[in-house]
Amino acid sequence: VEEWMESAVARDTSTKPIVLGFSQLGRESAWRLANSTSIRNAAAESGISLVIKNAEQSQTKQFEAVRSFIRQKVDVIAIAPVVESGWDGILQEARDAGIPVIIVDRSVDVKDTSLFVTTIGSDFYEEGVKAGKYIQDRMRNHPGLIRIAELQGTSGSTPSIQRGEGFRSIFETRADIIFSQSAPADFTEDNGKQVMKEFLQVPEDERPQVLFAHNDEMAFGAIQAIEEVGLKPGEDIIIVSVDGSRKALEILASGKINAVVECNPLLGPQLMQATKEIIAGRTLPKRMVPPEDIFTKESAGREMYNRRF
Ligand code: GZL
Ligand code: ZN
Repeated sequence: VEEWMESAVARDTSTKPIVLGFSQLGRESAWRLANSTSIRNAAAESGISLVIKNAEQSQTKQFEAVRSFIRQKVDVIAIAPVVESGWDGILQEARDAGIPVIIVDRSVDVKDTSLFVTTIGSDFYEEGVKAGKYIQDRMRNHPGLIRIAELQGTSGSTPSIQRGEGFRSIFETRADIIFSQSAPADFTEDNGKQVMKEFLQVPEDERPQVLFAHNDEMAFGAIQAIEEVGLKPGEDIIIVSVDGSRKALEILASGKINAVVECNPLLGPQLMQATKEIIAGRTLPKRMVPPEDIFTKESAGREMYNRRF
């Protein structure tokens, strides 16, 4: 780690702008698009020269992007990792090239955590807890068994793993709560609709009363599937999703989604600040978490206008 610190401190940024190479994982949701926009805008405002490459949710393409940043000799590399595993090798290549790495949004699971400087992203476990607490409260007067269906995000991604764990932690002691169906739908609307359709192809008395969708897009798809079998989303099936896009808050206000847990995509300013501090040779905390809330029908109206995605 020391070698890049010395080179960073020696570098005089008053002449050449800092060059930041960012491997963005995809374009799968409004959250992701807002995240990219926030990072582009913050780079422009900071005078940082940003090279952003989109991996269409492929880890292999992320590796290729990082290698191109190494060849280009960028000053700092940022990565929004599509899944947690498999990053040790490529991060070692960045270290061998003396280029510091910032992890953005999701996390990496590596043996040597000194391979990256910091992770800037949400507490996804807490988001799952918020969703679980909402359902626990909303269903408190529901008699008998409660069947919960879950649309997971990308398998092996931090938000999918931790939102699922946080949500389940609320129901550990409840024998009357069962997870009747749970499957990945990759954070996209089409997959959300397809998987929800399969969830609903059960006898009526085995249908779920609750849906936990790990992001808004999968909830939108699920709503279409629910309506296609003649059920009322938000009434026959209580729905909680995560992200908090403007579209989600509009649907929340209409009553077809019952609660939306906020997931803040606006990580650009924190990323640029961290980049500058690394180049200035300062040390950073290992973890930086943005502030987040939960929205219900009551707060949807007010919050709608604060949404920037
Ligand atoms: C969460 C982010 C997730 C969003 C999804 O921080 O990684 O990925 O919740 C997006 O919308 O696909
Ligand atoms: Zn979040």
